Order: sequence, then C-alpha cells, then structure tokens
Amino acid sequence: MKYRTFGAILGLMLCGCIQESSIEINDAVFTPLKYEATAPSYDPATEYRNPILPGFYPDPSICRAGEDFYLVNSTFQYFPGLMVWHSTDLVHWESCGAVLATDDAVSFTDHPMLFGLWAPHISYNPHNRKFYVVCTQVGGGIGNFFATCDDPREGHWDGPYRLPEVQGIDPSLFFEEDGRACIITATSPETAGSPVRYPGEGGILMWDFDWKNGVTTGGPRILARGGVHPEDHPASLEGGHIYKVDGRYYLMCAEGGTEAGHSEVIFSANRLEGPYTACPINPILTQRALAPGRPYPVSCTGHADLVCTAGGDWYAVFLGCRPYEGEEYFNTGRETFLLPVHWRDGQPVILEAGEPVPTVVKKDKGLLALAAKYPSSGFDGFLPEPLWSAEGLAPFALSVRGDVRDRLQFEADGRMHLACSGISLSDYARPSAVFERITGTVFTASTILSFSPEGDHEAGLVCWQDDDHYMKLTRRLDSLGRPVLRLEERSSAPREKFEGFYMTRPEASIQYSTDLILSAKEARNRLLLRVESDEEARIQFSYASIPEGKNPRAPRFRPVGEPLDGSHLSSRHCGGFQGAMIGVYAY
Ligand code: 6LW
Repeated sequence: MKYRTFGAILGLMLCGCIQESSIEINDAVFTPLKYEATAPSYDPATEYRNPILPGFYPDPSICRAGEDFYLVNSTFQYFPGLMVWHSTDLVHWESCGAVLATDDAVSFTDHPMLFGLWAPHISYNPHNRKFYVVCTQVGGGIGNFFATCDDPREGHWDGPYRLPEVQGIDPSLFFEEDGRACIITATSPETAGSPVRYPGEGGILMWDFDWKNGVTTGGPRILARGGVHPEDHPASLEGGHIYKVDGRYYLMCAEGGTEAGHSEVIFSANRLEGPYTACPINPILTQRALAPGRPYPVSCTGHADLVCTAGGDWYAVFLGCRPYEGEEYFNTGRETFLLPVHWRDGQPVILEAGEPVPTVVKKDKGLLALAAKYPSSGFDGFLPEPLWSAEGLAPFALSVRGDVRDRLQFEADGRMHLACSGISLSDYARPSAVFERITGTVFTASTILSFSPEGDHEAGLVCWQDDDHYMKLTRRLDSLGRPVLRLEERSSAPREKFEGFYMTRPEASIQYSTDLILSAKEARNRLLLRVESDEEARIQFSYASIPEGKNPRAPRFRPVGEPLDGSHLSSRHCGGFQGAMIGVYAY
C-alpha cells in the first residue's frame, strides 16, 4: 500500500529504534500528544475532586479484597475492553490492564460506537479467591460472559466464558457465604414468562450460578420489576447489584434511564430470592429535580455500586455528567464519581434528596484514615501523562473496534509512527487512530506532526464522538495537489431528544470544511497542531510551523478556520452512551 525511499529507511535505521522492515513513507509521525483540561482547585490533603475518573468512564463497578479496591467501567466499542483500576484509598486510581486486552479476547462488530461492552460488574469470590468480571457485549458478539483472574494487578484475565442462557444487560454476581452464587441482569419480566404490566416495564432477574463449573443452574426468577413506585410506570430498572449486610439482602438498581431522569433506588429482603420490597427512602441518589443554572452542575446521576472498607465505612461509585449547558449538553460523557454512604432507617443513602453532587468533596474520617495508611497518588485525568512515550501507548489510550498496535511504532524520543490505513473515521471500522478521553469542557491538546502525504492520505488531530460526529485538522494535499491543512467537521442534525440508546444511524455529512494552503517552507517543516475548547465548548484548531531541529518556547500559532460548535460532539446532539475523545489519526 505504500512506498519506501532509501532516505526514509536510512534515516530511521540510523535512529536505530525501529525495524527497517516497518518503515513506510506514508507513516505519519507524531510527538507524544499532550492534553490538559481545566479542573477545580482543591486541597489534596483534606479534599478530593469529583469525578474521581473524569471523562468517558461510565457504569462504574467496584469491589474490595483485603485492603485493595478494584474498579471497572464500560468501554463499548473501544479497545482494550474493560479497563481495570486499582486503589488503596478510593480516591487515587492506577490502571492495571484490561479484562479483554487482546484481539483474540473479543471481536468487535461493525455496529455504532454505542454497542459493545456495556456495564461490567467486578466481584471477589472468597471461596476460590478469584476475581470475576461479568459483562454483556451488546449488538452481536458474545452476549453475556464472565472472565476470572487471580490478581487484577497482574493484568491477566482468563476468559471470556459465555453465559448463553443469561438474557438481558447489566449482569452482576453475588457470592453467598455458604458457597451459593447468582447472576442478576436487567431484562423484561417476559424473559421469566411474566407479561409486562406496562410498555417498557423492566425487571431484575436472577439465575443461579455454579461458579465451580462456570454455568448457570437455575432461573430466571424475577427479583424486582418496574421500580420503587411501579404505579408511576418508571422506565429502565437496570444496573442491579446485591449486597448482604447484617443478614439482610439489599438490591440496589438504577431507575429512570441514564439521561437526565436517572436515579438510584434500593429494595431489601430477608432471603436472597426475595421478595424484595422498596426501602423507605428512595431514590437514594438523583439530580433530576435540582434547580437549573446551579453552579458546577452534575446531572444524570445513577448506576451506582457500593463498597465497604476494611474499617467498615461505606462508599458509592456512580456515574454522573458535568453539563456546560442545561442538564444534557456535555462532551465528557458519563464519568465516575465517589461519595460516602450513610445508613439511615436500616438502609444506605448516597445523597439526601435535593442535595447537589459536590465536585470538590471534604474527605470524611474513613477516607482520611485510608489516606493516612496508604499515602498514594494516581492517574490524573485532567492532566494525564502524554498519550504515548518511547515505551508505547499509555494505559488509558483507546482505539476503535479493536487493536491498532500493529500500525504503531515508537522511537526512543517518544515519537510515534502511525501507518495510514485507508480506513476513514466514518467507515464503522477500525481506523488508524489513537484516542484519549476529553475530560473537561475547557481543554487543550497538541502534537507535532511530520508527514509528507501523497494521493488522498491525510493525518492530524481529531476530536471525535463517533463515526458520524467528529472534527479533524489534517495535513494533506488539496485537489490541485497543493499542501494544505484541512479543517473538517462531520456531523448530523441534533437528535430530537436526549437518547442514550438509538437504533438508526443519523444522516451525517461534512458540515464544515476549510483549507489553509501551506507555503513551500511550511510544507517542509514540522507542524505543531493544537486544539482548544473554551467554557462554551467552542473548539478552535490552530497550528504553528516548526523548522526541523528547533523547538521554540512560544510558537506563533495561526488559527485554522472558525471556532467550531463543540455541542456537536455532545451526547445530547449525537445520542449514545460514550464521551468525546481527542486523538491522532492517519488515513
Ligand atoms: C447500561 C445501563 C446504563 O447498560 O447505561 O446508565 C447502559 N446505565 O445500566 C450503557 O452504559
């Protein structure tokens, strides 16, 4: 597909870091992508910031083994699948690989980005001392499955093992003290043979799980249906998790759908099989009735999981969004938040009714004790390390619908070669692109590109939400063969309402395109590409020409095109469950 020149091969052989056979003249070469988002200031000794994992980290699930906490999120059609985090103080998290970290482990489909790996659940089985992640691949693929591991910090997971009898989404496991176990999911009561009482009625269904043989042995049985006030016909009872506290069983679920009406509710029972009845205080978390225009709003909160520390303190992780307009306009997707849990009237409460989720939180006694015992630092999604280095991609790097590492090469100075693939960003395929999450409305990102395009090849910087919504600034040739920087936006009309789940691909097209013709000197130089987003999510791309061998401290940036409307990357506009990304791309 590409050409080789003696000069290119010689140059790279001299650098000595890349195999001669891998050099392609049409590779784009990028310096490590630097990214930074504006975040509230806080005192790390006494406070922490919410979200604890900013950007696209939805549907968090957490567990504890001894004094170690582990957390996992949905990754949809992104690779690697189901990244796992470790912490000792609940506030600082370090990545420890992913459950589905090779192309053999999971095959992605050519469906929209909102399909794929939804709402995993992580748990520890004290009977065989193994960790379990159970999850659903939605839209083709393997459906419900689980994977196991002896130590998530080693990053090796066995599986996935399919669970073909288990219907529905949002599976979670519960291990009883006596060795019994069950899997629960969210699906229609009809799956258990019971007609729905109103259209869209959801249910939490249970299957018995034989963990020794990795199979279900009984079920399904309905544990809960509708919601805590079924007479109101609530939507989307989902994300169910079971806890046993002082001999009583608690079934905690999300209710109302993952959009602005999202909430978390709780039921309890004397027996694992139920009957479960709604606890007196419900919902135990929601932001849906809060005043619009409040400062630092957090919206759409729900899909929580609880954990109890070795010291007996309870905390919840849950998803929430940080809108820049109304409740629904955010580009950062659904993020992972943490709050202490209070027990009142024999039930847990995550947040009292009417209280806003704080974005800077005073550490309570339990968190201060953990911090004192385990002084730690962790990943900072607002100011992450560069997206790659000489060692390869950072652990938080994502690619679309599978592994692209066979198209990457890294030099000792950290530069990354990205092979042009001829796969575009809108092909519902696996483009040559590497992304990280956009973690704030106000952000900046930059990289220096060396690239000599031929034909219709292009390479550059991309802000991406999905195959139909992205903005890119690429170095390429125009139709007359002149060297240009092209700014292009692909988008569709906004969705009529905020809908996480949709079935039809929107009508999308190039909504904005402008070429900036490069001078002969600029075309020979390296190009520093930058993108910035302001409080109103206006996205401005710019560039500076950097002569070989020079690294000016204050490069003179020149804007390319107009500021683009960043709301075109929002979940409200695009639909879907993901968050927007920033990254590099080569066609
Ligand atoms: C997930 C469901 C949800 O399966 O969104 O917010 C879905 N909650 O529980 C996709 O992440």
